[in-house]
Amino acid sequence: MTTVQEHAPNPAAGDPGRPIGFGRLQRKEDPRFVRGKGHYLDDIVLPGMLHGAILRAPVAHARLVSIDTTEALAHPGVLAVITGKDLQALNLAWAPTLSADVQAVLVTDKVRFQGQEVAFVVAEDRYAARDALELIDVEYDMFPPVIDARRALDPGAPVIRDDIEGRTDNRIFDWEIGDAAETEAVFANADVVVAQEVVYPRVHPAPMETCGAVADFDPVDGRLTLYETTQAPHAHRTLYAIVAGIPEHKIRIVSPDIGGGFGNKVGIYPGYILAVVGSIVTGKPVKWVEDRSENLMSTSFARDYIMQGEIAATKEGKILAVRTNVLADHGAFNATAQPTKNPAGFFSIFTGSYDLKAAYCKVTGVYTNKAPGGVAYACSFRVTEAVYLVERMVDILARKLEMDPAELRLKNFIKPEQFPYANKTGWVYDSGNYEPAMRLSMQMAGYEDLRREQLEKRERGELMGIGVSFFTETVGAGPRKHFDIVGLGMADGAELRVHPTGKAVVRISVQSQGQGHETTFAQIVAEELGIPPESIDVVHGDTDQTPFGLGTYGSRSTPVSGGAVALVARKVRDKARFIAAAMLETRPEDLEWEKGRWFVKGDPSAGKTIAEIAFGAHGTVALPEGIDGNLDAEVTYDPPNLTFPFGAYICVVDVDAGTGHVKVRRFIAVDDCGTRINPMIIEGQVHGGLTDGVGMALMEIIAFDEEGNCLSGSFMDYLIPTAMEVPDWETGFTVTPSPHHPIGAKGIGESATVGSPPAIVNAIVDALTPYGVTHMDMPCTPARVWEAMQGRARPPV
Ligand code: MCN
Ligand code: CUN
Repeated sequence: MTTVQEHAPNPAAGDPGRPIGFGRLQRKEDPRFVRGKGHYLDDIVLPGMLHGAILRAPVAHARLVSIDTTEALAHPGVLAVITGKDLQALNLAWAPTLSADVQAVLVTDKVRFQGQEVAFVVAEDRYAARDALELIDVEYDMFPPVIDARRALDPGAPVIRDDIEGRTDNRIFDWEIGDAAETEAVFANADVVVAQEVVYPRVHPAPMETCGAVADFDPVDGRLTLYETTQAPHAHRTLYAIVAGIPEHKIRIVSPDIGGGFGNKVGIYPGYILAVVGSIVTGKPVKWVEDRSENLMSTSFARDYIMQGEIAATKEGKILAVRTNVLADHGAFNATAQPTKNPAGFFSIFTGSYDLKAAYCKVTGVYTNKAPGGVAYACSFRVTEAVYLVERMVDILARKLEMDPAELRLKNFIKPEQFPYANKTGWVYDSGNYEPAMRLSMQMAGYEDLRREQLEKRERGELMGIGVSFFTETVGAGPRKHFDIVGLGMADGAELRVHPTGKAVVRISVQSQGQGHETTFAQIVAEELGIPPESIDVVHGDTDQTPFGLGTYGSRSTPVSGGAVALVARKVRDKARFIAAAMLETRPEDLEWEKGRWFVKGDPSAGKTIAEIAFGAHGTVALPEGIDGNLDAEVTYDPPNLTFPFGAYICVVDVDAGTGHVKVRRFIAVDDCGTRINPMIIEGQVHGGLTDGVGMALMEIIAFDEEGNCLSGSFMDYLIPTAMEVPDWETGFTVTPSPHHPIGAKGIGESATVGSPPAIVNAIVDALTPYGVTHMDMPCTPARVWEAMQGRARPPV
């Protein structure tokens, strides 16, 4: 374990200014992005391409009585109008979700959320398609909607999913995890118990580029080429094959440059399927690109968890147990991907970074008349909610015990010698060393001075708050014995080809949405083989060109594909040894490796570089038996465990006592993601995640009125943070490698989104101490902070 100052050379890098392997290498993809030469979905134009638009339901809950498309069909430029009935005839009206539920592609029976897909118009251009939507005449028979999840299980609540046989209520599931009796015994004997309802409101990832697809079905050879904004092209291909009956080898999915995903682009949306149907029906390529309102109102949201939290401790501040009862609002269709077989998913890491005696949670999922989704937004599949809950509870406990929140955490951390650490809900944390990370963040913050400053300000009536959070994440789904998505396991492939001149191409199964994979995966190969990163191309995002794998989410690219790439490079290195031995007329065991070449032990001048060996492999060298004439390799990597990155965050806020306006003045983030491949990219990931955190803590919420009208359908209403709302981030790091990952790396992509909201809310509540405020729910808008100061805290929805 080393603790290093930020900007110090990465210990793994040869020359930090010009790294061969790991280090602050500038991103290889940026020259095309900064010159406007990226190739996003809407940049794709195919000969004869048509345009699709979706008619969406204006109401949240209604029976579809009739739909008349005559006028729309007659509109100039319109080639087809597709309704649910048409899809029924093709057996495509319903599609499976990633949760073994089904979702209507187009409404056939009943509208179940505002913005649901009702009809699809295909026209010669986008404008004609949009205009024709206005000409479709739909009659609805209105039903009362279920909007508040707390009312979803009331006797007599309208049954939303009456399409499912035998269903008489809106309960989707009851999950339980941990030992209820053991936990109850610990709570019963604890000196101190505190309880709090903690709400994580519905938010949306809102990527810069909205979702879209271009479908090109060739009726002659039955081949479907589908360009899609997807984070998981291979998984989509398998699902399309199953749903549409198109043979899988005839489907090619291409995921071009993507302007942000943040989980929004994991699922399969009706629009994608409709573009495919549109292309099959018209015999021409069809493009569908949603607008911002469609994105905010109908694609995967995140969170929407109402959590009853309880924490038990001794009076000296030893935390004993955490217990929670959760009401999860999944919207009208259960589309929440749940890759783990652990019943409460990654939420069950609500035990946090603490050594507990017991833990128990119960999660009840309900249907409501809202858009489906539920995990997206840099969430590691509910770790966000889990960390928010436990970190709020620890702060509330600290207040009750009159202890410093940082000290309370330090007292309860899992100790370094306890790793690998099995928590009370069935996870085995691979490695961790929490105290140095916490201490480093406190040192960077000047924690003692900040507390002094706060006291002085309080005396002057100024509201300053200091918030601490510490998180452990579960990332890198995962071992195929524990994880799948609709039955597909999670081992990912990597293929590496070294060309005769020593240039290399590595093909990976994951797909970047901005994370810099073209750079970092080249760096892993560079580190292992000594080929300069600029001589290595990374191919991704095209199912015809890349090995199978389940895609990018849950920060799994580095833990899973990163492992695969390191191993495939090692396989090439091992093969190169045999070829070098043949070239040097010696035995493989007499060779020694130094970065980039094999040489004869004791005679460094006699050696062959990887480029020379590649040329030899493809050339005329007599190769040993069993070694074929190339320098290629492939692997499929089934990781033995997840990785568990962690971090210590400290936030300083100033609250305006007159208006309730919160200013995040400072934010200190110390992250540990094991071996760091590219510190600059990691910093970018952390900055982005922290900005997400400011958004969620202060302004973001997808809100509904009582009729189910979505009140957050544009960026005028759904506020996202800008440079104005964020401070200069202060980042630091520690390095605790993963013991099971080939290069010791853990994921980082979601850490800051997970860890920052509790730090910010803890800081705000801390600032409001003089007003007796012990909790407030996000988003902490000026109005809501002001209300909390008046003793009128209210839940967000
Ligand atoms: N990295 C590194 N060293 C490590 C860990 C990671 O240098 N020890 C680098 C990786 O090589 C990669 C990047 O950091 O270039 C993120 O890696 P990783 O943590 O493996 O996450 P993924 O690549 O799987 O990205 C997914 C993650 C998720 S789930 C969301 S949501 C999110 C996030 O990434 N969406 C993003 N960050 C995003 N960043 C951008 N720009 N756009 C998104 O949509
Ligand atoms: Cu949960 S958002 Mo990311 O895992 O794609």
